[in-house]
Amino acid sequence: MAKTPTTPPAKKSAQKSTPAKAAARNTDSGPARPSPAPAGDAAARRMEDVQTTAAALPFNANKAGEHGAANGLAPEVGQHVTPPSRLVTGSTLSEAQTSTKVGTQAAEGGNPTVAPLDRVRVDSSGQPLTTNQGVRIADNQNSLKAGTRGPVLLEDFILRDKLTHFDHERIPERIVHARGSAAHGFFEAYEALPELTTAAPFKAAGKITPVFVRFSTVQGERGSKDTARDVRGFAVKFYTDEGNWDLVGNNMPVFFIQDAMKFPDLVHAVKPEPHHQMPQAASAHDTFWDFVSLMPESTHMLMWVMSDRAIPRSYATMQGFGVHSYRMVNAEGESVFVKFHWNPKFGTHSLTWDEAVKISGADPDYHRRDLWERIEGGAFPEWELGIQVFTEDEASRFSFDILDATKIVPEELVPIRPIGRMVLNRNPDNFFAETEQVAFCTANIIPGLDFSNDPLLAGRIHSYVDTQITRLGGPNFHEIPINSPIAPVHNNQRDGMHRQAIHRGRVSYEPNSLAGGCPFQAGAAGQGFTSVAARLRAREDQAKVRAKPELFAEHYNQARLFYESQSPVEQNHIAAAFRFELSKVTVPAIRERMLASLRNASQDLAAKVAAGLNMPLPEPMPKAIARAPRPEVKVSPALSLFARPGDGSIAGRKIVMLAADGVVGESLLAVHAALFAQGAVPRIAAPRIGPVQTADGVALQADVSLENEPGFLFDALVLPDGEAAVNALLRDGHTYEFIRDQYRHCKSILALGTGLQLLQAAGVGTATATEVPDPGIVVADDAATGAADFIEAVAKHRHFQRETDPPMV
Ligand code: HDE
Repeated sequence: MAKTPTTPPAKKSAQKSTPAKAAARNTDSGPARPSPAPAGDAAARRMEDVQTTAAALPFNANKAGEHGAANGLAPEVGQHVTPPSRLVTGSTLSEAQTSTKVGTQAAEGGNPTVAPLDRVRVDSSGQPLTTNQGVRIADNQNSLKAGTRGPVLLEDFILRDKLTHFDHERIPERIVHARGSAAHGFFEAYEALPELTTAAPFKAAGKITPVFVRFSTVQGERGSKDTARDVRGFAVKFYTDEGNWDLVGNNMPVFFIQDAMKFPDLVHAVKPEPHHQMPQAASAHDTFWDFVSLMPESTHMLMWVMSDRAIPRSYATMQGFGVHSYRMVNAEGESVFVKFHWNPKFGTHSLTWDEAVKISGADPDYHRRDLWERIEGGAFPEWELGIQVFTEDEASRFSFDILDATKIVPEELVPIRPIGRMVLNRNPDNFFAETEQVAFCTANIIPGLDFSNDPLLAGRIHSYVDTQITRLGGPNFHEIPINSPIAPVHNNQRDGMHRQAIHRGRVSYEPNSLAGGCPFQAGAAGQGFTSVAARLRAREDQAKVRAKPELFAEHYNQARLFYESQSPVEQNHIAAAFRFELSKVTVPAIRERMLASLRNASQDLAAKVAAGLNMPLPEPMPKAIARAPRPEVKVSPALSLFARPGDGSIAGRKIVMLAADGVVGESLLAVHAALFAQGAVPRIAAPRIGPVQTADGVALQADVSLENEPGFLFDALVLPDGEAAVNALLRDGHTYEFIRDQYRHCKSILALGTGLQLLQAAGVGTATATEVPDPGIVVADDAATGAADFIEAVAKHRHFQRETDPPMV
C-alpha cells in the first residue's frame, strides 16, 4: 500500500500547468486516456491510481458463481485488490488538513465506533459546568430576565439548552419487557466444541467473551414493581470477536403461543386492560384468562407461570432458557439442534406469593436492588451454560415437535451438557445509556449458529430489530455504544437518523472497482455467515400454507409432566396461584373454561383449584388432537425448583437482626460477624436508626429502622438477647410483623437468649404444625453455636414443613 500524503497539496500559483494536473482538479468528465501523474501532484496521482485500481477489476469475477445451489453452501470471497495508494479510497485530498476537531484521517481498515466503551465514558471531576456546545455556564441558578422582576428573555440560550434537552429525556418504553435491570460480565468456555460449532465463544477452552445481560418482567410498565407474578426476560448479548450474538431468552423454557401471529393478541390480553389501564403488572384479570382459556396450547406455560418460578427471589437464583430450538453448525457445515440452558450457581430459589405482594409495596426495586448490591458486594451472579444436543433424526422420534415453543425437551430424554459459565461482575455506569438503550435482537446471530424453523422465532427475528427503530429513533441504533459490536464493522449502509460513523471515500456500494472492491463479501472461506441449507422433512408437500404441524395440536402432555414433577409444596403453590388469579376474574364463564382445560392436564390440580374457588368441576374441555402421542417421560425431577439448591452458600442473603436499647451487643455482633464472613449481608434494625445503648457497653449502630425496611425484605431474622431490649421490642407492633412474616414465609429465625420471648409473644412456635421440631427456628444461648446452626438453616432457603394453607400465623 502506498504511503498516505501527509503534506498539503502545493499552492496553485507555484504549480506548473499540465493537462493531467488540470483534469485531476475537476469533479466531472475526464480524459480519454489518463496521462501519467506529474511528480508531487496529489490530485493527478489520485486520478492515475483510481484508474489503475478500477482497471485491475475489469469484470465482476464473482458473477458467474452467484448462481445455482452451490453458492448457497459456499459463497465466494468477493473480488478485491489493494489500491496503489490510500488516495484512491479517500473522500477528499483535503483530508491532509488537520485540526483538533477533524483529526487526521480514518486509520486504514479502522472503525473506532466499535472500540471499548471508554471512548464514550464521561467523568466531570474538577470540570466546570457547560452547555451542550461546551460553553461554560457562569450562573446555573437564574434565567436571564429583563430586570430582576422582569420577564424571562427568549434569548436565554442556556435555559433553553437545558429545558429542551430535559423535555426530550424519555424514549418509548419497550412494548413488553419494559421493566428491567442489567449488568456486564463475561462468558468463559469450558472447552472447544469443534465437532458441534464454529461459533466464536466456543472456539477454545477458557476463551472469554464479554456479555451484557438484561433481566426483565414482561407485563408491567417501566416503573412497575419487580416482584409481579410474571415471566422474567433473560437476554444475553455476547460481544464475540465475530459479531454480536443475542440469546434473548426467558426464565421459563416454554412460551404461551406457538406462532408469532398470536403474539400481539397475547400481549394485548395480558397488559393492563385498555379501557381503564388496570391492573398494572398482573395477569390476574379477565382479558388474560379469557385469552389463555381459549388457547389450550398455553396450558403448559400457565403451569410455569403459576409456579414459584414466576416470583424469583433474585435474578441470580433463576434459570434462563433460549426457549426455541436453535442450530449449531460445524466447519463441515453439519448441523445439530440445540436448546440453551442457564443454570444459576446460587441455585433456583423463589419468593412466596404473600411475600412478593408485600415486597412490591415496600421495595418495588427489589430485584434491581438485589442485582446491583450483589455485584457491588462481590457476590457475583453466575450461571453455567448447558446445551441439549439432538439431531433431526432423533427429533423426528420425539412425541412432540421441536419447533413448538410450548414444549421442552425433557432432560431425561436429552441430557444437558455444560459448556461454559457466565459471571456478572460489573454494574453499568449509567442506566439509560446502557440498560435502557441496549437493543437485543434475536436476528443477531453469528457463524456457527443458526435458527430453527420455529414459527415463533421467525416472528422474533423480524420484531426485535423493528421495535428498536421506533424505540431508539432510527436505523442506526447499532451505533449506540452499548449495542456496537467489538468485531470490526464495515459495510455500505449509510445515513439515517443520528449517524455516528464518518465514512471515508465515495464508495458505498458493492460490487465496486473504485475502492478496490472493498468492503468485499467474506464468502464461506472468509468465515462469512451462511445459513444451514438443509430443509426439514415434512409429511405434507412443501406448498405455501398457513398451517401448523400436526403435533402442535397436543397441548397437555407436558403441562401434566410439569405438574407431576413438582414437589407437593410446589404443587400446592401452583394450585393456590390458579385459585388467586381466577378468583380475580369477574366473569364466571372464564373461570369455568379454564378449569375445564386444567382437567386435561391434571385432575388433581383441577380439583384443588375448583375447591379453592368453591366451584363444581366442569366437563373437561374437548381436545384439539384425537389421539395424543404417549410421552416418553412421565416425571422429570429436574423440573422442580428444589432440584437445583445451588452451591449451598448464603452469599448475598440479607439478614435482619433486631435490636433496641438494652440489647446484649456482644452476642449480636458475634452472629453478625459469622454471617458476614459467609458472604451474607446482615443489617441491624432498631426502632430508630443510629446508636443503640447495649447492656454490655458494646458500641452498636442500627442502619435500618423497623419502619423503613419491613421484615419481609430479608431472607432471615435474628432476635436479640437482653431483657430491656426484648421489652422495648414487645412494645413496638413492627416486631410482631417482622416475626410473623418471617415465619409465614418459611424463613429462618434465630432467637438468642431472651429473644425467645419475642417468638412466643408473636405466637410463633418452634415446632411445625405436625409437632416436628422446625429446623428453620434456631434457639440458642450461645452465639457461636446459634450462628452455626442458623447459617445451616439459612442455606436451606425455606422451611416449607411449616407451611399451611391458610397460614396459621
Ligand atoms: Fe420478545 N419482544 N417477543 N420474547 N422478548 C421484546 O423487543 C416478541 C418472546 C424477550 O431485555 C421486544 O426490544 C415477539 C419469547 C425478552 O431488552 C419485542 C414474540 C421470548 C425481551 C418482542 C416474542 C421473548 C423481549 C420488546 C413472538 C423468550 C426483552 C422490546 C413472536 C424466548 C429484551 C424489544 C430486553 C422483548 C417481540 C416472544 C423474550 C416487541 C414478536 C418466546 C427477554 O420486539
